[in-house]
Amino acid sequence: MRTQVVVFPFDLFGSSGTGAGAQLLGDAVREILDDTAKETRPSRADALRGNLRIREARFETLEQVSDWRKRGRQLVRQGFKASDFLLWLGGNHLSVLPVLEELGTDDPGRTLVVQLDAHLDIYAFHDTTDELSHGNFMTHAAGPLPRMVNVGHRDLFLTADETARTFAAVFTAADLAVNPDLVVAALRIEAEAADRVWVDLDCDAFDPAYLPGVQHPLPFGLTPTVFLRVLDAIWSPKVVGLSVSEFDPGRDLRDASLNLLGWLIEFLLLKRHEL
Ligand SMILES: [Mn+2]
Repeated sequence: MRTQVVVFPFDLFGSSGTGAGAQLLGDAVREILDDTAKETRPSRADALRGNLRIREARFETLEQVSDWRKRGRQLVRQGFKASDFLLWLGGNHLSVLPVLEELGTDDPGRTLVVQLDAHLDIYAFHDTTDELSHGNFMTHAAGPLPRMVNVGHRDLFLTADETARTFAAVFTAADLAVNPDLVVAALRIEAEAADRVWVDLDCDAFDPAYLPGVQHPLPFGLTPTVFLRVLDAIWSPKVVGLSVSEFDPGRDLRDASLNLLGWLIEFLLLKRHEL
């Protein structure tokens, strides 16, 4: 079992500052690796020894920025080739578009993406831009998207028809609060029917009380414990990767978000490698 961690701190066209969040999470992974390397007593992290690679993309020159999407897709392809599991630490949510595009290239109907996000990222209202942005990128994919299922959104604008153009199913945070057993059962069926599964976490899926470090917080979000229930419902060796995006350390409070995400990443790595 090998995991490739890709730090992809792209944060143009919305939520600038989240690139620093991706880098900080990359540092957290390096810290896990350093601690493991130094540990002489047996520990659970032994499962990670020698099986974790980390790569970091840079967006410091015009050239690096201008072909960000192509480079992103290359990193995804290389990551899948070299490893069994891909952890994508993105800047804004748009930074995950190359991943979704790659996942959509072969037999998109058999790949399930469970997208945890307060928003549906297909916005086209009077005050949103037509240009590619972090709020509409789902409508800008270069090819077919995989089967998209949102969990935890709190959108109050989009009609069901509009949502159905991009999402095979949506389970709102309210659905989860009122009928968690039904949602979890439906997600289990979705995951069982898929050949492979990707988990796409936009940090604002969580309630801002638990994860304040986001630029577009919405109330009534997921609690960390409900998140673990959702994760358990879709988890299996078919999960090929997970992306994290929209963490803005500039808005964090007493490192609450960093702590939550750092713990979650270590938990996920162990969950994958101890299988
Ligand atoms: Mn969002």
